[in-house]
Amino acid sequence: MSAPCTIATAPYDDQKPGTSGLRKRVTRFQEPNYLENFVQSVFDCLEGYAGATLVVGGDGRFHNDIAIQTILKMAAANGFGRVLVGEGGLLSTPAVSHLIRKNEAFGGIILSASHNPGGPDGDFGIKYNGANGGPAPESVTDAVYARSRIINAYKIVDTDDVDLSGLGKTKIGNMVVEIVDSVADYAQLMTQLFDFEAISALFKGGFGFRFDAMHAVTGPYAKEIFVRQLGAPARSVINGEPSPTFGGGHPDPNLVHAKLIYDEAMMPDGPHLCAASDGDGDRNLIIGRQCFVTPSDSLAVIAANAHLAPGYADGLAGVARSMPTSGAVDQVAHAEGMPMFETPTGWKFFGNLLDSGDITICGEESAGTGSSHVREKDGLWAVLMWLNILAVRKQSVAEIMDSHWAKYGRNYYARHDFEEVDAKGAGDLMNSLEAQLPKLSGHETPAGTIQSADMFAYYDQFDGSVTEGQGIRLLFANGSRIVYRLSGTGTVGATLRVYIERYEAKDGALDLKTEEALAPLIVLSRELAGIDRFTGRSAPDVIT
Ligand code: VG1
Ligand code: CO
Repeated sequence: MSAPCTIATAPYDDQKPGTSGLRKRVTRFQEPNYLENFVQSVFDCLEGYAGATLVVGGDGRFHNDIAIQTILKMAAANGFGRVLVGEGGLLSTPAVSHLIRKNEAFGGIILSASHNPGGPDGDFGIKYNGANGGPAPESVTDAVYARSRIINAYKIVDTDDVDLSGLGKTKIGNMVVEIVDSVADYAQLMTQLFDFEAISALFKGGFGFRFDAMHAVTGPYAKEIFVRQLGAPARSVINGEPSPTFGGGHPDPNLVHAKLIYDEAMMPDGPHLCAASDGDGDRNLIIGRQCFVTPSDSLAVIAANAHLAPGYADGLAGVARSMPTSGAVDQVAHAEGMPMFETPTGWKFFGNLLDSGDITICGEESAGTGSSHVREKDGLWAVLMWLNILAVRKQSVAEIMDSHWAKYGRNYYARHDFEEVDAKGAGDLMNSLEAQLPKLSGHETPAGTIQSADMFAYYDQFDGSVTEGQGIRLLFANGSRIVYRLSGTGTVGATLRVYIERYEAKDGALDLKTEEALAPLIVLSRELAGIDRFTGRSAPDVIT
């Protein structure tokens, strides 16, 4: 009992972390030593954790329970002194980030495939976060991948599973396992940032609110914060019981998978605010009554109004967005005299800017928004921010959007995803487009003149790292933009993402339907890249 042992293993060659950790089919993770190899590769690339604290939790998807037991036993065998684990193994991604920071832990391990479906035939994922609470930078993930290709042994304690069903402390060998309340510390942090009194008063006044937890990790958080602490009616939270299969659904808070609340919000007498989060609680969907807010616009509105929330009353140091995210937040930064940074896709690239204090708020077009309160994007935080803004401004979401566009102009925006296409075809498409870049600059099109065309690369001024190949950008003289990149989170084939944007200044056409506003650019985006030809697809699978 409790004896650490070293087990011989042979490497797998597919453990390269993508945009947000290692994601594969559950069946892959069930193969002998697959998880063990990755976890040991992570530990082998870290230094100085003897006796230190590790935070571990996941979104409750199928295989979460089994993976956590393995990780606990491996952490003990590798010499960690203490592991904090959420009750029942549950912790949202932002809650892990907060626990790492609050407890000055060495780092944390998050088990999730985020918005990907779960269940025996679904996806699983694992990610390492460092002492700042954020996803490990590429220098670490690259080293982990290199290690995973030569690993030949891992360490584990041979012992019984730990019962995670109640709070308390136990031990594996010399390591303390502390089972903590999944929600309490995170909820406490939210009370420090937002005006809970004003939001409670909003609910008391009959404000209609619906939050879809999608049978994922945010259910318990939403019930505690919205219902118990803020007094929203219990029916405000739907699908609030976490389930290993997400109730058979797909925990992606987009207009396809969160259609229920979208339809409800579109009714003339629907809720004033509908919202949803994803599998691991880091994304957010915001829909006002008859007013869908694109995530890029949401970021801009939050940047322009955050000072209305107590935690941000002193204003923002600066803002950042991932490259494909629309320029709506750029307009706010410009008008308000704030620095704005453009980073590659993936939250890990915001870490250094948040740590240095150069930015306070950042976001991605993929329904991710967050701030310096943690080092992950944070779904419930974004919903609370909107509630706080609505409570103070006493206007509807539609009124807030109209006044925002009237002040800063409007960035019409859509993302078209071509999912599970042939990986070679998608690669060829990107290569062919890249080869055309020199001649695309200055090219005149029915949607305007392309002013510059390049492959985005990012220089991180803090650690000196350069990240290349982050997507092709076509920037038009009139402010429009088309961006192409391949997803780094899929588990089957390739997913081509095409991001389409058109800017209208504040005295321009602000009331168009997005499809109309973008129509010429959409046609062009297909033609220029030869999407039909390379992928055999004439239409995207998902438009967000
Ligand atoms: C997608 C999004 C990206 C996000 C990433 C992780 O990546 O586009 O913005 O950071 O998912 O989000 P990709 O490489 O598939 O485009 V989550 O909620 O999975 O942690
Ligand atoms: Co997520």
